[in-house]
Amino acid sequence: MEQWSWPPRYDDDYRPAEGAKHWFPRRETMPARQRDELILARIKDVMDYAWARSPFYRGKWEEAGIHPSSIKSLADFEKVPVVRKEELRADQAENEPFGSYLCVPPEEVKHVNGTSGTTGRPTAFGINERDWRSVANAHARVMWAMGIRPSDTVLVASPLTLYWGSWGAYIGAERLGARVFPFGAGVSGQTTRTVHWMKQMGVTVFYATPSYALRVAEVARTEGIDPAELGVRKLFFSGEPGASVPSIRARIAEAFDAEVYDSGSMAEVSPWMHLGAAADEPGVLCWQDLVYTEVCDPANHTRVDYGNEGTPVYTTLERTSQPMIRLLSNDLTRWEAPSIERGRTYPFLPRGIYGRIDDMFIVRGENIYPSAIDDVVMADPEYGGEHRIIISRESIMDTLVVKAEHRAELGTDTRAWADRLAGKLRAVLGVGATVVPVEQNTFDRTAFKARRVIDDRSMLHQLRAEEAP
Ligand code: 8LH
Repeated sequence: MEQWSWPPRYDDDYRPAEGAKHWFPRRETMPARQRDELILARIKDVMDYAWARSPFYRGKWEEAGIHPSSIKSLADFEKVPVVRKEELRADQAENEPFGSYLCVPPEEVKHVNGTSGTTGRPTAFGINERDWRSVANAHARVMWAMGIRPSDTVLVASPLTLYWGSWGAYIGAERLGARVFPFGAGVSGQTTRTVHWMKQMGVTVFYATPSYALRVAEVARTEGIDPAELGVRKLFFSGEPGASVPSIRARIAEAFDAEVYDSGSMAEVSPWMHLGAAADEPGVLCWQDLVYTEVCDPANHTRVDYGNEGTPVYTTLERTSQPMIRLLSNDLTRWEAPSIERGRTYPFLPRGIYGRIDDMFIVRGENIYPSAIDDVVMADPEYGGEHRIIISRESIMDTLVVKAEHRAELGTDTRAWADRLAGKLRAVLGVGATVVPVEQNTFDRTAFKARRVIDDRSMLHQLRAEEAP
């Protein structure tokens, strides 16, 4: 396979011919079974490496009675216990600052990224130069598959903070040889400036969260600029469901008159674009030779058959600083078997990642994902741009309320619209929802990942707990 070595070593001068479809044709198109053999060998290398260097992994595996030498097949690998994010956080608290899963001397760490830390202790990602380069190479490769080329100007319109998303897109675009425009996001008044800079700089590729792309389109229109006239030819996304949610995807594609690509997994397993689309269609491929993805039963963490739903469990095959070996995502997806019909022999997630297991709620026995509600609401032509999903509890029953902005300028009957939308929600979700229409611009817009669910039930629980003697 092309440039396939452990530890990874990439030729930073390599780039395919402009017209080439694949960055590494052999790695991307070889029979999946053959690739799996090489992946198994690599998994053993990575496990040996972590066993020798990381008290975190060694302790965990010893406790489970597992030695790297006992892994003789990918089925054996399913017995390796998963790593939970809480374990990483706890290990880091005990072994400041990078945790005992850091496998290189701390002096070798040259880049620090991290979680936002809005809930709980933040986790630091310590990255050495080798990993930084292999992430750049991996991302360039996936972006190449999206059709991004050196002649493009790539706008990074997500926060240039500790968030890996922005930097991963930045170094990938840079490695690919494109012009990178790191405008960022999240500063007051920035979106208006983004629109004008996009026009001025001739941005052809846009990276952000799907929510923010819709916001940029909205602000462009208020500035008297049709987003479709901005000259963007491709938009790629990560961070939240959206780019594979049909109505959100269609809204973005129509607004910018451009192609939409989904990508993204978790910061811990960067290259996070190892879940990345290779065509202008919903869904992502699992680029298994970068990060080995197993879609697993959330109860026992063994692989589910193709065609089924499960939670992704990730193993980095190129990271040397903080390798992740069976990191549990707690997201939900469905996977399909590799097929050369898609141009690359990787498993496929046809709807991308459609939500976090924790974000799912149950109303009258139906499992509901916020992204399913977003899909219905955003498909409506009278939808005004933002909404909130409120789950509350009256007596013992959970109820669902969707407050949605209505486009008053259309002059249509707001009440009738709300009833119609409630009907559509019932048809898709299988349970009734009360739709409360509100004026446009009632809700804050986000420059990052949208948080639309308000769970009143937890407030109720909290009140009850406080009332209790
Ligand atoms: C997604 C998606 C997606 C992430 N569809 N849900 O931006 C990529 C990386 C850097 C990122 O967002 O990492 P972070 O901040 O650790 O968040 C990971 C979570 O974000 C992940 O577990 C998913 O729940 C969500 N996510 N990309 C749907 N394309």
